[in-house]
Amino acid sequence: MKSYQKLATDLPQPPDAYAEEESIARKPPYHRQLSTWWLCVGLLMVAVLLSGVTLWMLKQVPGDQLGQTPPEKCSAVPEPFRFDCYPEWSVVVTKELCESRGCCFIERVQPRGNRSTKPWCFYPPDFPSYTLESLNQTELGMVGLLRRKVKAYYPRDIERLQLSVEFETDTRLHIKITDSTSPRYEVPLEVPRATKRAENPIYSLEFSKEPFGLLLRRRASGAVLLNTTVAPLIFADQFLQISTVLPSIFLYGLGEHRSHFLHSLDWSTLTLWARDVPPMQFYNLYGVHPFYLLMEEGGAAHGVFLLNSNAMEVVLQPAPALTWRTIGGVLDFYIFLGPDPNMVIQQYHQVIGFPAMPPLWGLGFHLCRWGYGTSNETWQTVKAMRNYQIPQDAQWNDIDYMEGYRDFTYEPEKFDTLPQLVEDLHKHGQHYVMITDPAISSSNPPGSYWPYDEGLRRGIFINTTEGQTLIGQVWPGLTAFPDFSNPDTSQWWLENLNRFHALVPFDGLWIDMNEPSNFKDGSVHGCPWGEFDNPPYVPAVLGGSLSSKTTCASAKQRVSVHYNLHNLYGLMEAKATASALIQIRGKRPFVISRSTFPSQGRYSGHWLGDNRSKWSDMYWSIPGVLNFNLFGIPLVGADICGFSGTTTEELCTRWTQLGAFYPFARNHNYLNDKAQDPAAFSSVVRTAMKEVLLTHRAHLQGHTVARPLFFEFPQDEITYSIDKQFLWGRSLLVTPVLEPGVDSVTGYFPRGVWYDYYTGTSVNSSGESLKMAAPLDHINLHVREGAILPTQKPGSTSWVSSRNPLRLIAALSQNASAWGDLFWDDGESLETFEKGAYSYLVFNVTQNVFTSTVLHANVEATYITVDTLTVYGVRDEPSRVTVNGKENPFSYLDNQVLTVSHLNLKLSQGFSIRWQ
Ligand code: MIG
Repeated sequence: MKSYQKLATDLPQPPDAYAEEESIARKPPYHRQLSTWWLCVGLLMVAVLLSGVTLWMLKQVPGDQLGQTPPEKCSAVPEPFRFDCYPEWSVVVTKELCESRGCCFIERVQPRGNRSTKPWCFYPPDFPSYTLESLNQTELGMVGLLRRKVKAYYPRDIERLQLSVEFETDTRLHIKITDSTSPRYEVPLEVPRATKRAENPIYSLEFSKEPFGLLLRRRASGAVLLNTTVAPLIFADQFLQISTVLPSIFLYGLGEHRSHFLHSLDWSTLTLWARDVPPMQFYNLYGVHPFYLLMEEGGAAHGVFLLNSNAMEVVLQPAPALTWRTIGGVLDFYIFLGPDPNMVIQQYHQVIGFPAMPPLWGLGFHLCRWGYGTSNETWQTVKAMRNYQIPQDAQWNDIDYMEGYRDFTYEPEKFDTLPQLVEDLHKHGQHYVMITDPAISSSNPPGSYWPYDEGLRRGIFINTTEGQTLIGQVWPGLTAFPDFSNPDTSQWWLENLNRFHALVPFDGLWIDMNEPSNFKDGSVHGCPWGEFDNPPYVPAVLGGSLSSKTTCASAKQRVSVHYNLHNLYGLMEAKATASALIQIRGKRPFVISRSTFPSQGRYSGHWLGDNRSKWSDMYWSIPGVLNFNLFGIPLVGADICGFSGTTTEELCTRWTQLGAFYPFARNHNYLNDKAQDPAAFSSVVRTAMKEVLLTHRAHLQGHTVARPLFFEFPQDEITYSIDKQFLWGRSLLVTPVLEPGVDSVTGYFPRGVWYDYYTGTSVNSSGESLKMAAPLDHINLHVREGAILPTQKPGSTSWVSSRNPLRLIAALSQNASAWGDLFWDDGESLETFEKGAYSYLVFNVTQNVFTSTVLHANVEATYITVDTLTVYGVRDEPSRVTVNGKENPFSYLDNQVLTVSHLNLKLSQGFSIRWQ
């Protein structure tokens, strides 16, 4: 029975998985073709049928029940509006198969090599669906009853559904559709509940009774944001589908995927199922984020979140339209009306939870690699970095440090000096982070490995359907998988980490392989045949089966079956890990996770996985970073200089310049590749890297979140497709070089004045692309007019910098004003905001006066001084500058830059600086 798990599209196992070329991507999984695989399934089905066993697969509804659609009616459906009635990607759909579902069949010639999914078999306009039988007012909105007219073609379709609508806030709507008679699995995520109905919603909702449909409008513009009447609602136990037309083509989000930031609506299917695979276009990757943001005409925006953790697909087509297709759970939608993109994201994060404040050191430069042979080799790297005075906040170790790749151990010979190394890092104000994989070695002599013995004793591992510990294979060999949905697992995890921390006092944790990854599909014994491992419909997941490179979907966890919980594995592990770190260290936790799900930002950051040392991979990191900022996980970055493959000096320099502006900046490298840490290069390159890391370090935190340009310029449609530049916070425009052999770069400047960050020279853009010099040692950075940036004399670690005097840069707007603020705390204590252990300052320029106002002060800020004020865009040379009323020397340059230095002002006290 194992044959069904293998499909030609699967990828080779490690180490081949790190092959250089993307050509290993083979055919997309949804390519319609008759594979030998399908033949096998066919034979199997025949066998099962013959043996008289009930079959869930593809039960067909007799065509006459649905009625055949006349050909004219079918061909009248415009192509972009054809919604796929036969999404089974491994079947060549025939007229007979299609018509047995009551759908329209129009065969088409597919251009060769086309990855599109233009359907041959699609719903006719009058395809039967649900009828809205009643609708009643409730305290928060309304509740309705839907009744199915005819049986659908998937098993266990649900006859009566409950629709509940809650007008939660004026900008947030909650719509849920579920079985009206028996409870179904729902994502165990705590979400805020409204207590009273929104009074002045900026949206309105209309219903279509027959067939049932929803129509959502934005009141202000009348724009139709959702219209689900375009295709039938389907709600079977393991096949749920709803489609909507979209008001524009400007669609973002829907992760985790490798794609341009702006999605293509030219027939693409995005599959969501957590998967260990080096990122490639079109495939499901490590994390799952069923959320999209859409820019409407005129600069308004809305967002839609489907709170569902089952394997799913999102189909995009040029109508423009979108289909959600999931194989379990309920249809639970949150809709955010903005009206601007920043507000949409804020409203989304209100529901899933705001990202945690990372420790200050977490925002510094991190160095890692797979293949440090010993702790001394790791130490040497740190020393080389110090020797060249290249900033470094944290040193990491990969699985090399473990004994036999077992968690919570370290190699006693090669890594014998690990505790001393960590102590030395701490002495230098640096931090240590190591990898921990979830899978626990299960093949040790009893009594020799506490984590497994004790885990078994406490019953915290994932079980097979028969109730035995499910055994897979990961780095340490045979392994069991902790079930983080069980609260006892968190306690056991904490105890393990605590014991190890007593030996090696680590500061942060890197949680890898938590899709969870398994080198055996399902388990060492495969998976049993059944509804979870062989559901009636399998989304176009890589490998063709839900158990591909992970545990069986049928495996048992405390809260539910793995089929439902798979996509939550990384989230639940991150939650347990962050909580353990808080209990062990009593400080803000630093956790970086590979697999993620909505609300993960509360517990961890993310890196974009196993990229390659290629120029294109450097580009792909920008849409990746921007997407995770939408997803509420702003602490994100890609492996700087590339993970697998050999980097070059040029690529690594450019990548370090870009990577310095990843909120999470880590250089990480593959096992067998040449060293690529900054200290490993020639002195010219080393200096360039050091410079940019110092520039990065110079910035004060709190504004380090990467943003797409259109968030700040929603009226400017040109910005909607930009993903080669981004903003750091609101006001710093980053324009990296993303190709080899050039010494210039072209970037787009939205309308307004922009100042060169380094020199203060301005350009007044009418909304145009400009070509700029970009020699190898330079990354273009521009400050937006009207901003005030607090910067700091950089040191080699965040802590050292954070004691240095500030330099404030004010970039005047065309009416000579500017604004900025600063949140300041000790950079590591928990809940500094809640406890008031912070300072908050507001900076302002109007009428030639710079003012600093202290809105909240605590002791931390009293040590800090302001040394210099630089004002960009001072049109007339001043004759006099006064600081708090007293005359002060200054300098003025032709490019309209005023500098007032040697200020020695206390940050904790307000001040004003006037020029005239
Ligand atoms: O099977 O720990 O994505 O960053 O170096 C590979 C070894 C396991 C995958 C991670 C990568 C890490 C590697 N890990």
